[in-house]
Amino acid sequence: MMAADLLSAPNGGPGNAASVPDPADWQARAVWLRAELDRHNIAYYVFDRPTIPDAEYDKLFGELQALEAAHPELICADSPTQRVGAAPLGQFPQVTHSVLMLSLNNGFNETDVIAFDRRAREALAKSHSQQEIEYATELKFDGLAINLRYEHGVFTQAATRGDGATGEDVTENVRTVRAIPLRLGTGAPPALIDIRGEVLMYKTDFARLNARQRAAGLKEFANPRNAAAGSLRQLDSRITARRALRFFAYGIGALEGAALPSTHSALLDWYCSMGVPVCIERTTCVGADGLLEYFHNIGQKRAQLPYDIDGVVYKVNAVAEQQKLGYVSRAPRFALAHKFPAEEALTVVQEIEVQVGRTGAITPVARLAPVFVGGVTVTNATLHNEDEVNRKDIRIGDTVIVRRAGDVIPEVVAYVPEQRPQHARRFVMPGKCPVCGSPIVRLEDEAIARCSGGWIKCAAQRKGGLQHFVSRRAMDVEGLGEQLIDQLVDRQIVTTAADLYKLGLAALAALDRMADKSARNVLDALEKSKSTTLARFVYALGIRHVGEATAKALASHFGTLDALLQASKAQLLEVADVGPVVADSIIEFFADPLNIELMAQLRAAGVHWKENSTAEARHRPLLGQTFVLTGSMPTLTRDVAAAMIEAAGGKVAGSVSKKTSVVVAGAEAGSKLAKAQELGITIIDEAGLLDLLQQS
Ligand code: 9MJ
Repeated sequence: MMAADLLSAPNGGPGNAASVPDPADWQARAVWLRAELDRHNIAYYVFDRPTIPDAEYDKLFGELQALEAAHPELICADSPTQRVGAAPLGQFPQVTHSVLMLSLNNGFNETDVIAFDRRAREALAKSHSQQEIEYATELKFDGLAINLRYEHGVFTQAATRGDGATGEDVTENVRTVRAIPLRLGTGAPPALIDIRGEVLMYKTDFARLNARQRAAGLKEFANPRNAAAGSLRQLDSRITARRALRFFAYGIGALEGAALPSTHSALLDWYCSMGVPVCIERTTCVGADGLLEYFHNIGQKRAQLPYDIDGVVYKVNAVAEQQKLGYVSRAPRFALAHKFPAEEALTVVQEIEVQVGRTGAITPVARLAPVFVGGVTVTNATLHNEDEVNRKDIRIGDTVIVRRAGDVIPEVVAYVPEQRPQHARRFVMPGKCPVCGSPIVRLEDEAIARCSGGWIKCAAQRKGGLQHFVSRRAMDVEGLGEQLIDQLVDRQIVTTAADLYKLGLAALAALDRMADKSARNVLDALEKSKSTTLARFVYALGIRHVGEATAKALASHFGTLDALLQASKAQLLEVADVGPVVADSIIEFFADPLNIELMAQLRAAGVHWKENSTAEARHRPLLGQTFVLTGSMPTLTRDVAAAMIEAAGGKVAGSVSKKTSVVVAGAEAGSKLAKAQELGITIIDEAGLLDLLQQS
């Protein structure tokens, strides 16, 4: 079955009035509701593309629950309603795996990878120079390995790895995990299949869970892995049901009644077609060079991934070659886990200083004895704020654990009590800003202390504001980095963002480490940035509490800068993303004559964007978006769908390109859908399109 089939509505889907079953026809209605819920689950968990808002999902779910409560004979084991958890168990029963659950051999550096590839080539008797091995490459998830058993397509059992031969039966817990299908996608499922993979928790869900634990006075989890393992090994599956767990498949155990695909990558494609989530970062490559390139690429992306990984995994792709290579002591010889270097290290806090951010926020920063963590040398680590320093009781002179959190800003996790020297000094928040000398104030209800100087007095705030203004998601001025901005502010060449557009070649070329050519590039980038969008411009202004999403919402709601400037608090509150704190902050920003002056100067310098009238912005919500229609939709003809899109301001194009905003895919969508997937373009179905139009 194709991915498109999994995403298309079952017969009788919403909008298909002719075939929506009569609610009196309970059985058909329940079947339809289950298929709908499964379809939305797959869109969300397998394709990472939600098709309906949560509230709509909950409504369908509630209807099915009510129906099953009134007609208990309708309940079946694979109904989505059966994911709520069951009465607590006394203990987990043991499960003997039909095929051993193996672990992986580890590699830690290039030499290990080259040796792995050489050994595999030798064992497969490939000649040294020409015959390279094709590998399947994927992420090494940091969760809990699990075996899922499906009999004739129906989920029947889940077991942890345990010692590889015997694990624990966690079927009831796994049943509550929405990412795991209770029935494999349509087609002819195998008589029996053991699907293996990892259960894990996304970083955002982990943060939310810990916030909940904290609020309830319960113990917090140390990391997403522990949270996932703890949630899965709950004797009370009703607790598991409340934890947002995910699953990605990467292996197979027993298989009966179907042929094993001939490559690992084909196995994962098969899983995907059955509605089982697999790693989207997977790929294939050739030889040790290909493996190392993949390792490097994933290393760059690691911080942006929504989950933790502790390395990547290489597997010889051809199953026949895998079988030839076989196993050594419970690990396959055809696979290698290439681990990232440890991301925690011990070092000494030499000093605690404070840094001033663009909003004046004062951040205590630990100056550290240089230490190598996760591939880089770290000399500074954030301590977040004063309360955090006190809570962790970090003192100058302490030996501390430093962690590179998400590759960006390293943080101090904890100090080592046994190694605290007698002379260790406590941190004291200074009374004055170290940059401009203005008083540092901390409002009663805020965790953050701030420099009260504002950007006029405080060079640190000016620098931060300018860095934000030119950043990629704001005005996107390439080549104007932190060091250049520091020089421009320190030499008093630039005070406000408008001054950037007054820069000449001579002034720029005179700066340290600037040649004529790079100065010219910066001027070109500044010129290019003048043509922007209202959303980027609003975001670039750096209004407190107005992030990128809020700026977009404001721009599309008000359409013009003037309409936004004139908006009352009540009008601001009409915008989906805006609450009272944000509204006050926007009003305060626009009430300041200096900000009005800045915006006027920027426009006078040539910064421009396409404005929509407010009415147009409201009534033509798809303005600027290009749609491509493919496949046949359950109710709308292509002409009708196109007319609806155009009436809402969108354009309809015939082919998919980088400029396409959204692809609307119906049944039997072919190459256009594949191209859209390849380019990472948003894909929706008819129901998604109707939702989009309705939201306006
Ligand atoms: C993880 N942990 O992500 C395997 N794994 O394959 C991947 N683990 C594995 N593969 C065979 N991606 C045994 C374990």
